[in-house]
Amino acid sequence: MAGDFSGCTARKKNRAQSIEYNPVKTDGSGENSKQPTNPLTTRSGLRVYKIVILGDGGVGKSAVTLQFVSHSFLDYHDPTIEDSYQQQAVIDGEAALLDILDTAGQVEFTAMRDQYMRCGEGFIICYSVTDRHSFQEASEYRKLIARVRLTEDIPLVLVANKLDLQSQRKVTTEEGKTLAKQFGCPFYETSAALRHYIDEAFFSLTPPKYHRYQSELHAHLNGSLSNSTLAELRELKYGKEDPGGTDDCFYKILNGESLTLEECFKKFQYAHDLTERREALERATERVIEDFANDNVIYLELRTTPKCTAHMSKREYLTTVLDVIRKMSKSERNIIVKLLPSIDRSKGVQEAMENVNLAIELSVTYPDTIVAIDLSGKPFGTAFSDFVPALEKAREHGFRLALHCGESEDEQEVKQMFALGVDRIGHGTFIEGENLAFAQKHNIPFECCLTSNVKCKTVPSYEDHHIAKLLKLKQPVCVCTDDFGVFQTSLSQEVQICATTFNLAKEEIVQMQRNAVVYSFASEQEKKELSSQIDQFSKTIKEK
Ligand SMILES: Nc1nc2c(ncn2[C@@H]2O[C@H](COP(=O)(O)OP(=O)(O)OP(=O)(O)O)[C@@H](O)[C@H]2O)c(=O)[nH]1
Ligand SMILES: [Mg+2]
Ligand SMILES: [Zn+2]
Repeated sequence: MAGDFSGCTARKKNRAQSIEYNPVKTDGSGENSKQPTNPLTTRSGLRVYKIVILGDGGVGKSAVTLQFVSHSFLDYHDPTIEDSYQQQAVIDGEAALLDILDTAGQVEFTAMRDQYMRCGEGFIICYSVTDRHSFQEASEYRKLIARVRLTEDIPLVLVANKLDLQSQRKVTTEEGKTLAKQFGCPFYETSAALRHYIDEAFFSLTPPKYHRYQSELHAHLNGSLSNSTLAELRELKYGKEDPGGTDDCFYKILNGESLTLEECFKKFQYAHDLTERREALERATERVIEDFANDNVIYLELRTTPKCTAHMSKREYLTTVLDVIRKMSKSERNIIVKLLPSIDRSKGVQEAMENVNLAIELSVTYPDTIVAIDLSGKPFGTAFSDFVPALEKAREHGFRLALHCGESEDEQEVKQMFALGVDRIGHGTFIEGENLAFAQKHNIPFECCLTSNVKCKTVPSYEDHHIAKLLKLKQPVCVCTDDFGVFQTSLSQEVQICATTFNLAKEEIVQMQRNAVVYSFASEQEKKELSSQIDQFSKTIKEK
């Protein structure tokens, strides 16, 4: 369980009386909004989590909420119009306030829906195991959230209530689990009558953020566009009238429906298509940095291949990204961002040299931002040795080298990369035997992207991910997202998956974040500052 009670301080109240509301940012149309950029706080500085409970009439939303806040069972049905409750809790080692909105399931009371959907930071979708219709409605509520919020990364939990009424069960556990998987959220079968799994359901919305000071060392710009960013860019390019057009896949993205792997990969195409103009690329870069910052990333290394589009030269492409990075680093956001121009192997050797030359040229104007060169792209049909001159030139200039290395079973290529000198290994899935011994001897960090590898099927499961072996060997590793938009994840989620799959303690996770700073390409001064933030945080979790 991620949090716990601090006394019975629940009280029913009128909406949002004592809460200072930092207004939710909207796009001006009032139609769709991102997560509040600053968390809500009370006047006394208490963190407030706004939770909205949704579901069909009579499924037990009020009963679940009342059990949670006052440990009592509501044994009659008094259809709710809208009630709000507050519950103090300790979340993540800190006192916090859960502000729970119990909504109406009866259609005649659902007029305020869009309004509260915009404010919620976490949602509980509730159905009753005794009522198949309420189960079907759960999907409708999911769509409603997606439609109003246009983002996939809102904390959500699916709750199947009335577990005690086994003899009247109409919806199986398996069906619930499958739906939760489709939603990409936790699932609990609860009983408000017996107080089973009530706390767990609520606290799953506020997971511990012991990975609060994170560093992301392997993220591709174009793969890191969230669904809401893609929707925003599509509107920017094609206007409002036909969002999604006749494109089924994009329509699914807009509605937060689950995508096949093939559909996920289409997001790369969308990203390229939607960022061919300067304004769009600016917006995309800004959103990516914001999304990482909102996910508690304090240090970010972003990779991108300079592209020549119908509206931008490669130089313009890179300077656009660099200018946004510069602007964001001057904002009040606590995030340092570096750029790693990429060499896309599939584009050939000439482009590789061009990109390195461009990076060298621009590093004069943006000296502290371009820090390394990334080698990526499909290795098939290309020979690594052809790229060595370009990479050597980059190295001579003082750039570090982050190479996608050992992504396929090609031992010779890994050897060649090691001979050239690799500062960090991207993935390293197939690094074994002698090569692994070499990486161990030279302490070369591995950038491990768990979900990316599992979804792309280069590793069979999280349990079988090579990070397990690397952790055992005490090899330097850092957890990364690769393409969080494409693989529908976040750095917090990756760290969480790593922690739960491999039973890592809080302190081990914090240590990983400390190590990531060491393996980063930040300056020594920046590393000192980043480490001191982590140390400060680590002290507070030890004291609690
Ligand atoms: N046996 C059993 N009954 C429950 C449970 N949860 C709720 N109920 C009963 O189901 C009925 C409806 O519960 P409510 O909590 O009022 O349902 P609701 O979802 O808030 O309904 P609306 O406010 O109309 O949307 C009440 O009679 C509750 O006592 C449970 O876990 N087990
Ligand atoms: Mg109710
Ligand atoms: Zn990658």
